[in-house]
Amino acid sequence: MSFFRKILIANRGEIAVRVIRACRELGIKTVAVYSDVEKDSLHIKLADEAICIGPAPSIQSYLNIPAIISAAEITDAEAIHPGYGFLAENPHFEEACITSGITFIGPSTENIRLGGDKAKARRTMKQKGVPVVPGSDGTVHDEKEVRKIIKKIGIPVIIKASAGGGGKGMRIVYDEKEIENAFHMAQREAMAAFGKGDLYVEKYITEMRHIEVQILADNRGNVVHLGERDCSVQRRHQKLIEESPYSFSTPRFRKKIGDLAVKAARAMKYRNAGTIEFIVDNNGNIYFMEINTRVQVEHPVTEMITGVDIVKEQIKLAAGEELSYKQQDIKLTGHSIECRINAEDPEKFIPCPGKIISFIPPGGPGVRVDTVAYSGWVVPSHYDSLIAKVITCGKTRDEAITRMRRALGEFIIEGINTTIPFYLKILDNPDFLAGNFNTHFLEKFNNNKK
Ligand code: MV4
Repeated sequence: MSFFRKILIANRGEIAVRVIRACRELGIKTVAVYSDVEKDSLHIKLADEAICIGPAPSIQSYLNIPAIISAAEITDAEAIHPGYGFLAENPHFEEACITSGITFIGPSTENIRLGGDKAKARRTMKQKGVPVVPGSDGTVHDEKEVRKIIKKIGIPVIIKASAGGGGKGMRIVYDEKEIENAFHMAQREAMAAFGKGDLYVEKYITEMRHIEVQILADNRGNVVHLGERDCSVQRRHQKLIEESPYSFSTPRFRKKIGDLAVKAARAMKYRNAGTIEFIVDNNGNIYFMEINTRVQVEHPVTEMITGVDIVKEQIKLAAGEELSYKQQDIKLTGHSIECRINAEDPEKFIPCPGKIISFIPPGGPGVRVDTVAYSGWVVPSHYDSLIAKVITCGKTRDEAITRMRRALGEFIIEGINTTIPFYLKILDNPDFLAGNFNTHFLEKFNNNKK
């Protein structure tokens, strides 16, 4: 069965390679797109066809909607896979695809719009009975509204940008005296980053784990979840280590958070692959946080323990196929962990682009490497510095971690600095090994080093 004849991948890096691999297994031809500086990239070598879409700056290439649509038209691609980042969550891009008669491989524009309007998503979930952290009902318009909410739910609260992401436009209020300043700072930052100053308020959960659930949904209302991922190890709102399942998960916990994710997906008539992000507090309370309407960087940890190929499922679902899994068909086996390897200084996290002299990735049992790099490749300075993801699995969390230590130890990358030494330190940290961490783990970890 062939779902599309040809798909254009509107992305670069390891995710472009990942999508090409899924297409090849499905017997679908691929078109890669690239900017002037990426003629020699691996996604170009692996795709059936490649087309240049503009100069190095992403705004003129990987974010250039007319250039990408033209590339699809010239090459007769029937569908576009957006990967993550760039245009993946841009409703205008999906509309441009639809207008041109091209299938966008992802959720509906309505889904993407709700995912990008976090105050509205929060309100929708609350109305449909998915628990949210106490806070505002939709957006707050001035500091007086924030004060009113604080009177009701107490301090501290966190003010967030409705168009937010990456921590921009976010302020924590620990003292009533800070309300006015925090509101205006958050508003100014949100305006500058997203061109929209809408804000909302939540009770600030001082110690939380970031736990998210992968879901798949077809066009007929069938929804399944693929278990949870713990993404609490983050630095400056960038996830660095992800794992599945959550260290302290139980069948009861998984059913509870999984059912909430499915309920959230149904509440918004979600279709295709997506992720529902939750806050889990120290008492095990689960609160809806955000919806991610794309395939995520960390999707492989879920693939490793479920055996589901999430990218192939995205393509089949976009072609109108019915979900091939029922919830009881989804079985989680073992444990998986991912480290995102960046071309960066491992102490200061400053990007380190340049030529890779030697690149020898690890292998062996339980090791998967998703990468765009090879010996001789020049890491461009124009894009994010993720060059490889190392994913390991094992029967237990300990085995997955031992394999990760072994795999990162084997990994040879010469010519540039990478964050591998940083991960090797975390993998020896007693709190990490005990599963004893929350979203503030790396702040403490870095303070202890000094
Ligand atoms: C929160 C929170 C505590 N309480 N929400 C949202 C985006 C993500 N990158 C961080 N987010 C958080 N949302 C509530 N209701 C804590 C975080 C959070 C955080 C906040 C401020 C500074 C650093 C942080 C690190 C991790 C998580």
